[in-house]
Amino acid sequence: MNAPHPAALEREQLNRDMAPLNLSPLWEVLHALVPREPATPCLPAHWKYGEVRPFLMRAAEAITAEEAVRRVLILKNPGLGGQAAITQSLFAGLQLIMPGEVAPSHRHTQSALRFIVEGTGAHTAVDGERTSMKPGDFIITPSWTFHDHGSQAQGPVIWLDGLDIPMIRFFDAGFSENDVNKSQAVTRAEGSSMARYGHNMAPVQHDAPFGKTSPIFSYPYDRTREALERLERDAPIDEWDGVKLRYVNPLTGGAPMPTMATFMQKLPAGFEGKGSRQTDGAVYSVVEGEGVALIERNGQSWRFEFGPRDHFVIPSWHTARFSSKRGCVLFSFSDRPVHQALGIHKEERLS
Ligand code: GTQ
Repeated sequence: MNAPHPAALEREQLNRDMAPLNLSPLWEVLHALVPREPATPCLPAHWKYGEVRPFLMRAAEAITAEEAVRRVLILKNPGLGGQAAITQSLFAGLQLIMPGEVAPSHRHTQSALRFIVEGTGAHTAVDGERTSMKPGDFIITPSWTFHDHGSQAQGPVIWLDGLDIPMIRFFDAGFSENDVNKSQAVTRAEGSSMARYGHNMAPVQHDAPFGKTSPIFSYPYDRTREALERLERDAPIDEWDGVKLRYVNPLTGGAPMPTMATFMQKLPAGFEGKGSRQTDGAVYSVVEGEGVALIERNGQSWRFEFGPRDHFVIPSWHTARFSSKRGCVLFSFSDRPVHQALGIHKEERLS
């Protein structure tokens, strides 16, 4: 080792002397603060349903939905040091409700999405309107609307919760409150929001009842699947995505929530996708079928062989390619609307 250059000693002394004044040199951290390209600490991760489900059932023995308020197992990104986050900006968890249980009504500024994974016969109530849940349905809880969940099902009902919790935490802009009632009084018939906004039409006299969030609470799977199936038969298959649609807010054409975009894609049997990467890390829920996600980043690679009801996360700027021998259907969500609002969304498709 050479003796430190005098300037180095001077710099160390400078750092020590100014630290008590809450000052530190940018030049030592500039590359980390302004990286050449996204350098997320998030890691790709895969939760196999067969491994997760027994813990959900144990949770049902350990705590009631009412006591838990939300009986959720958090899907934690292993690269984020124990934070309740699946990416830097997003929360994901699997929520379980048993027959007869109620998850009491509350509201918060965090937006939430539900993607139904298993079981039929539970409902969520949003702003006085109940929506029943079936596997593959995508359901929205807009920011600051009261919501409670209940179940008259025969067995367990499990769904994926996606929330913008870490993003709202980042902005320190979160509020929440409990409702006076455990379950909301029903003030509108089930299907009202779909009738008003879900048929490529809208009421002549209306405003945006939930601000920037879609007024449709439930996007049922049968309609989504029908569209994908028809497109698989009749339209060109995208070499990267297969057949992939994004859910829209019918009043704006934009994403259903201001902070989260949602997608459903069908990979035809025999699909061997090309690789792509994007700045928005995404969470996937496997609806039907099996396949493989090959993920690469800086010479490291991950291979996820996924099946129905599995979940996995592809972090920002990780290259992913999908393949499926017998075909599959994948739901996903990300913070893309925020990237787009900021003008920083970037996607790269490899040839
Ligand atoms: O259903 O309101 O997974 O407030 C985390 C926080 C679900 C909910 C979660 C929540 C909820």
